[in-house]
Amino acid sequence: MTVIGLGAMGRALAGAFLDNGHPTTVWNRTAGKGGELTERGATEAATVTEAIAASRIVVLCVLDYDAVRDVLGAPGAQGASGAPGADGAVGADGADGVASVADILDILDTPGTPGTPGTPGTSGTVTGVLAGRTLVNLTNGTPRQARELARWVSEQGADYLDGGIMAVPPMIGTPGSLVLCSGSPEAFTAHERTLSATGTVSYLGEDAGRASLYDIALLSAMYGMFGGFFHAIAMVGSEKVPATEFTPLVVSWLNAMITGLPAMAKAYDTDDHSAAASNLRMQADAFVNLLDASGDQGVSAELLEPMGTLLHRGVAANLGGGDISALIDLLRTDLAGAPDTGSNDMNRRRK
Ligand code: FVH
Repeated sequence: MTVIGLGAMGRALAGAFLDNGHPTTVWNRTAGKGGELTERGATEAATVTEAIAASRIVVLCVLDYDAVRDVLGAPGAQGASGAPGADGAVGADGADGVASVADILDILDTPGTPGTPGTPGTSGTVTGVLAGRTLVNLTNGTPRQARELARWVSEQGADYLDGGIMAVPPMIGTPGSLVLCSGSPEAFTAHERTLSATGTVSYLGEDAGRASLYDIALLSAMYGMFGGFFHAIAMVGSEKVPATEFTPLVVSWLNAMITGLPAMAKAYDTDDHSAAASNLRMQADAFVNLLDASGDQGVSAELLEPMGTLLHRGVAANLGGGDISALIDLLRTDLAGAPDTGSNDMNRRRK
């Protein structure tokens, strides 16, 4: 097992692999972050090349895709924040006994190995050493970035799994931690058990972008909730109500409202928003009070205004008599201009 990237999440992941008895090699751009892990038995590689060479499965968890490209020397690398593979060093036998020095030297001797060892961001050594391994990229990114990286990794002769971590570092290794995975089915089958050291692992299919799509969608729901909470606390805070006193009411209200989500999901899937206990027009009218009260209380309405705008777009689009779930389609810019051929036309969305 190799873990590249020893930020808060990378350290938690490496710790979980160690806890589950997997020999673990670690590497980080800035040296000195592997101390606690090496005390627990991890091997700290001197170079990224050595780290990749050490294991058949390489978990990558860095800040973003610019960092991923810097580490791997993949196309688009900035090359500004380090010199991955700049040493050209090759690793010793991997912790799982996969790569021998001879194997790696063979790869490096292969004519046509792309890139120039020693050039930051275009490390031929890294790309050569990737062949035959599985890269599990748990770095947050977009579906497009995941699909592009999957293509590039496949061109290097390696398998690719993309992952979205639905957990914060202290949760890693507990059943409450969910790691969404998509990409190579063979790689997932081969490594599911190892990866489950991080918590619950869920495979979403062959499309490398799918895990990221779910990850981003779930984070969007989370930030929407945080936004509402922040606004609520600022409102009561404007009259000196302690947040800790008010928050139990927020939690209980949100829990009550959450129970309505499955019905909204069904309305969306069936494109039937007619069952409305609280119709959209009424909500659009009432929403004006949220904006006015925010102004009166000296609280910025910047988090609320987009919802107000959407509600009024819904009324303008003659959706006022139905459920608020009808607004979801108005967010779909990919549907703009698509003919509305009927209230139950699933194809309008599914194209
Ligand atoms: N922490 C969390 O709560 C969330 C939970 C959900 C998943 N995210 C994603 O996980 C990725 C890593 O997050 P992190 O928490 O480990 O982040 P940091 O503690 O800030 O560590 C960042 C690591 O990335 C390395 N790094 C940054 N830029 C580069 C680069 N150009 N080349 C190589 N490595 C780079 C950094 O290295 P260093 O600064 O120590 O040298 C850290 O190892 C992230 O995608 C989250 O969205 C976490």
